[in-house]
Amino acid sequence: MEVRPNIIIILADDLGYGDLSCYGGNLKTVNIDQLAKTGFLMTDFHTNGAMCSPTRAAILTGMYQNRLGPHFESALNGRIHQEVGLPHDYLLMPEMFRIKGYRTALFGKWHLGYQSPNLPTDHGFERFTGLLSGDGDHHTHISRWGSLDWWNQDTLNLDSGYTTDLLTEASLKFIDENAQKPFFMFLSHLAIHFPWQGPDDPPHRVKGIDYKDDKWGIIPDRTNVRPHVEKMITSIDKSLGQIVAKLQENEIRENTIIVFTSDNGGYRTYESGGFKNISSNGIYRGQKTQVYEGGHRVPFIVNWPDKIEAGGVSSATAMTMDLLPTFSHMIHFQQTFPQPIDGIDLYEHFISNKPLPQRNLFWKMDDSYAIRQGSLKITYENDTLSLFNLESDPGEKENLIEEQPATVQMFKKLYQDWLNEVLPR
Ligand SMILES: [Ca+2]
Repeated sequence: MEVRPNIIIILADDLGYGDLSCYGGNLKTVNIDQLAKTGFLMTDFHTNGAMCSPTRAAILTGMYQNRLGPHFESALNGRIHQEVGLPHDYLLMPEMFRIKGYRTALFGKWHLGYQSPNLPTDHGFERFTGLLSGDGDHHTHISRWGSLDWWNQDTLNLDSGYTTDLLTEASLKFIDENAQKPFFMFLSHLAIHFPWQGPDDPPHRVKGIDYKDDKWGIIPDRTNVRPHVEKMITSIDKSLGQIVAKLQENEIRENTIIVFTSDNGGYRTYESGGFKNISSNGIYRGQKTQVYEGGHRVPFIVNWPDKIEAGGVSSATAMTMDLLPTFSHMIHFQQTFPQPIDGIDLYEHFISNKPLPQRNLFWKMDDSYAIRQGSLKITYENDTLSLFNLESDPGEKENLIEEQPATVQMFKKLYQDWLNEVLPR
């Protein structure tokens, strides 16, 4: 009989490359470290976007989000993108799982549409608890626009408690209820996105106030946001420990695949508010919103006791959009997708370290862009075109643009060809 593994994606929000101890961070993240130690860790994994919505769109569609139009290049805005959503004629990740008889759930942040028919329950998630917008107070669940943003299915419904705890509680219950069936659970944490509030930090937002210019929470020392963020990271780590224990309790740990990653790089600083020492992107340059490595190189761990050998570390280059074709292989999904799939299948790489094919990877966010080919990377950020060799210069410090004009021309052509292919006409 065909074995159908359970699949859990745990997506942290804005977690940087250097925020976990298994990636060299100072804060001890014991459960995530254990997941890496007993699973497979990638050191050159990238998000499709340097902000929330683009990467989330790529997870669900398996393609460059740029194909969906300019709204999906940065964050969907609750004020001006009320009508925007994912296409209904595509086959999205949860819909694929449904076809294979899986129970499906999203717990946490959606950020891919604000009203029907663009809600999680309109796109293949049988269960949804969480928030629709990009951020909410972790205690009061009030959005940036001063309205309640906490949903059960398609209904506003205030659950009282800290975001990570509520999402974990929903996850544990879902696992208990579906332990005997195959399930796909997308645990899409809001942590460590602002407002930067640990479980014991005070609530900030109340109804009816616009927090557009005051969206970060109550931070007594703006030059050192890190202590608040560390409590948020710890809440995610603790949540993972509870989920693993719940899988063990139900005797389904061996056949459950857990993927842990982030939707974009971390903020080191947030200049307009004077905030400093927030996330760590390790040795990598830049931060969230930028196409430098710090904006999109993130932690990635996959763990599947039944099939993936413990302790693997890979320096192969991969991207979030690869998850859909990879999961499709893992659950033996045979149908063809109606949308073009840009991601590649990482299955054999996870199982037997089979090398991945050479390919070029592209990022485009409004006017910024980057292209990666092997160790070479070109970036256009803040009106500056740069060429870097990541092998000798992982911190993107030395711009080689004057020295390698032919390479620059090659990249420019690649970019034009890619735009012609992916931008909607
Ligand atoms: Ca994010």
